Amino acid sequence: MKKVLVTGGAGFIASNFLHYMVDKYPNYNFVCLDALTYAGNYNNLEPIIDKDNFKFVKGDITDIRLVDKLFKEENFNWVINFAAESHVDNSISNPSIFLTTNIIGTQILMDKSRKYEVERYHQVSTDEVYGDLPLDRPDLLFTETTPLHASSPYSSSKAGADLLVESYYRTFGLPITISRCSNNYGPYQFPEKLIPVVISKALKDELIPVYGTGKNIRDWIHVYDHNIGIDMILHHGKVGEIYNLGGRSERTNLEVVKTILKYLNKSEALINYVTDRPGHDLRYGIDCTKIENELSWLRTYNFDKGIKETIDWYTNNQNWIEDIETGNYQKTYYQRK
Ligand code: NAD
Ligand code: TDX
Repeated sequence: MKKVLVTGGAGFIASNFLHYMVDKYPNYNFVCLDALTYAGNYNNLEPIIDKDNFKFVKGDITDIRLVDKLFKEENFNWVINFAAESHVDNSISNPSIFLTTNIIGTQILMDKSRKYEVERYHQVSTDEVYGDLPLDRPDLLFTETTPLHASSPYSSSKAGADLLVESYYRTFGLPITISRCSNNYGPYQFPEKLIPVVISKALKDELIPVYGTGKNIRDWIHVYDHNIGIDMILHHGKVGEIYNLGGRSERTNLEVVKTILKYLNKSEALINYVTDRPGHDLRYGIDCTKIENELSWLRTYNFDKGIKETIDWYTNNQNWIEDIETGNYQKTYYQRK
């Protein structure tokens, strides 16, 4: 029996994580703390909202009093911090909130984790903390010991949080683990990220914005495989350790866009090259042999299977996207409360 705090649970990755964990561990109790920012969608929790071992709390991880009260009342065994401002483009137009949520929020959660003596604090981080790799060196990969070299306000806020997490381990002995994952895709991803942008626009025959040349490379992993990795780290990972997670599925952005258009039987004439993202990371390539060897983590998806399933999900759930486009998704929590 564990009492588990999952922050950011109404977002993309953590809602998928909760769907998986709430079902898999019926004797664990899960509390989701989420501020329901623009990226938080209460509808994402629909499959588990009425389960006995799940509870939703609307609140901000930077709200010290609320967080303290929650920790005091719930006596968590584990804290898993997914909550973050997660979109690189937004961090370029408004860095401030990224520092507040991603760094201060992490510090507050760890302070309460120390005070209430949690057994594990897990930080969900990203491969972006390592910076980028050149396009012409496919032999290079990020390992857990690659120096941090972040490019955007988003990735530097995540790198700052990671350093803080490591310092709480070293200085205070807080039992931490960190996972650094590559680009996720799958159901419930907010339609600001590349894959849901492409699918939703293609379905409506709208132009698809490709930044710069479209040659930038990302390593795509299905969200389910990311989440089974976190489950393994929680149950079998070593305290104080960092684990990389990746899809071993590197693709240029243009390859991803063309794959989706082909599957949907849409014309490549929809591709619209637009001004590049400032500081645009060229390539992410991740070496995840540590978790494969030490925890026997294995992916269940290859990109071909995962992207088809994902396109089908968005095609069959167009009302989910419409709710976001109309803003209705932000009303669901208040209507159901
Ligand atoms: P997301 O933007 O879809 O969801 C973030 C969630 O956090 C939302 O529900 C939002 O309401 C909540 N939130 C934001 N600020 C909050 C605050 N101050 N207090 C409480 N809740 C708050 O993000 P995502 O893509 O699901 O990413 C989840 C985590 O995984 C992030 O930490 C991100 O850095 C990391 N990550 C993401 C990817 C990816 O490809 N999306 C890859 C690796 C790591
Ligand atoms: O419309 C677009 N056109 C485009 O060409 C969008 C939204 C993106 N892009 C490009 C930029 C990137 O090279 O596609 C690539 C992927 O972009 P995003 O989906 O914004 O993801 P990225 O910037 O790679 O960061 C993501 O992966 C790591 C997540 O947003 C982060 O939260 C995660 O840490």
